[in-house]
Amino acid sequence: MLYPRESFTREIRKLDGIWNFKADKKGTGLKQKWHQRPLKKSIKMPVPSSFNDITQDASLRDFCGDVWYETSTFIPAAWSGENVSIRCGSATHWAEVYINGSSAGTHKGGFLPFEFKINKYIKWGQSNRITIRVNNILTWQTLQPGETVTRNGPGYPPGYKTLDYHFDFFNYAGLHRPVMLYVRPRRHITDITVQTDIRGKTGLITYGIQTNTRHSRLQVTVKDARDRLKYSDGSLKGKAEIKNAVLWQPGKAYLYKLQADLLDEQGEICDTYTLPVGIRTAAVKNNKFLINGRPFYFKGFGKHEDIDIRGRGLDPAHHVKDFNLLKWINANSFRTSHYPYAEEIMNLADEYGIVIIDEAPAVGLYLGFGEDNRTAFCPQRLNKKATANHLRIMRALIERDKNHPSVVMWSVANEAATHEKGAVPHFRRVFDLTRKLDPTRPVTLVNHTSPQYCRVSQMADVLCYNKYYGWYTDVGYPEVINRQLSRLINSAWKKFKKPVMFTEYGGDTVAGLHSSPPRLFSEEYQCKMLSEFHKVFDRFSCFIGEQVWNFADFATKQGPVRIIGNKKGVFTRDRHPKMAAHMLRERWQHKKAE
Ligand code: BDP
Repeated sequence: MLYPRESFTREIRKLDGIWNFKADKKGTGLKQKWHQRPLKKSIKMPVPSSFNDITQDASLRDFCGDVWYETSTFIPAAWSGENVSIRCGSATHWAEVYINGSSAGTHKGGFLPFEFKINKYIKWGQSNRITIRVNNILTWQTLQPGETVTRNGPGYPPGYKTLDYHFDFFNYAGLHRPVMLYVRPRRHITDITVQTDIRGKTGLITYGIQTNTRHSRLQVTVKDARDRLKYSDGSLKGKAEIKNAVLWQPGKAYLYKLQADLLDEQGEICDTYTLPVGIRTAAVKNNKFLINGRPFYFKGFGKHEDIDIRGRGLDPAHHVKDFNLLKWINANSFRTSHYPYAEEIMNLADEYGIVIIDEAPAVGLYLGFGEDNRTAFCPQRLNKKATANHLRIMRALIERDKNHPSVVMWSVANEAATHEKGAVPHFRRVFDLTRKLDPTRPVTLVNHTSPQYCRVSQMADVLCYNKYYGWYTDVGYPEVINRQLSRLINSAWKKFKKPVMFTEYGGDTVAGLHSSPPRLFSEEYQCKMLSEFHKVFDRFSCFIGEQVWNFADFATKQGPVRIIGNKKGVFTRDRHPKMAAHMLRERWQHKKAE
């Protein structure tokens, strides 16, 4: 799915701003057809933003069910000959869009974009009412999974229900990303796929272009960053050979521009779209991760889309700040833990030269972190429907992110119950499909199951581990990290003979809390723990990267071990460095791949 870009044939009308909003607390909205008339007794709600932290109402913060968003916009009669769509960057976790009271379509999944053609519902040359019903309920068949639990017994009001989920971040919801009207010519380019390769000094861009018209005549050009023409051709599919190509490299981004022009019968351009293209390769060979044929060592973080007030809502100021902080701390990469991030963030990564492990929203495919011994992969939970949904979402994720040079590896899930037998057929299908759809990138699964129990690791190209030695286990004893970590890396390498990296390690740290000798939650303890991990990482040649948990403090559901959220950030939630940030900055300045 192409990111919406303006051109002389394409127009974008952003609908971001203040919308009307109403939470359907009695569950009557659909029956009463709230979409068919202006919302009554609505409140103001910013878009994009999560709705949870905008008001002082705890019942809205924790609300589960339908929320209704409404705005209106004037649609010029001049657009009636065009293809007009409404496009949402995401709606968490389910949405139905209505134009002037008529349903234009529904979408499942909270982290990927969707669009619907709306011509037939538009009142041309008039104001049009747009209503979006968003639902945030999770089940075992959604990604991420969750369940509505009815709490019975004398201690609860009748029918008392809560939404439970087994992932450690707040279930923010709403219209998190830009909403827009996207106006394209009736005949237009619908998709472009590029794959790049390198032969000597020549960069190869293999491309395929799709349109919504049968008799497509095209003009395709590739220009360099200074607009010098490097290639031109007229086919839907082709291979551009760029002599003396400037490669896209970690820390040194370089983007070519592939312009596709769709021509009409007279040879006039009827649609044009320009895609930024970075030429690079990504592969795993022997015990190394190679970018452009050279060993790459991941230095960085698992992140979240998470900020004060907006929750998971897109905020350009914060996102640019985050990339500047990544540069400042000498990081070269991050993982989009635990769901696909906004397209605008992916575009920034391409431009900043930051490398991404792109993760599916498959987190919490587990139960209560050891609270009980029920299984996750059972007919009542992660069943065939859940597998089908996981496959559908991998398809949509790859469709959206396939052209980003920053994306070097797919992560199909985080901390699933990979010790269970049921995980094997599920992940076999997920890995197979991912590789089939994109043979150019390695695929991983982020794991917390130790090698001796894991039934899935052999499917991955890289072994990514999350382990909290000295924090959740052997709490307060960082001196045991060395032994435990060495054992893990040794046994992982021995059993699977694949490169190993850490995608999570760290401990909660309250900024400004100091203790010497170090104690839990102090800034000194965070530094001590991380440096114990680093001593071991540096000893193994199969070890290819370290991503600390987390880039910044973030919101979680409430819990006795969460002091207004998870405090494992190296930066505070408002992006100020803790002591560990200075330590990492120093380490990563000198840490090389070879
Ligand atoms: C890991 C999860 C991550 C949590 C982290 C933690 O992957 O989402 O936030 O633990 O507990 O298991 O801090």
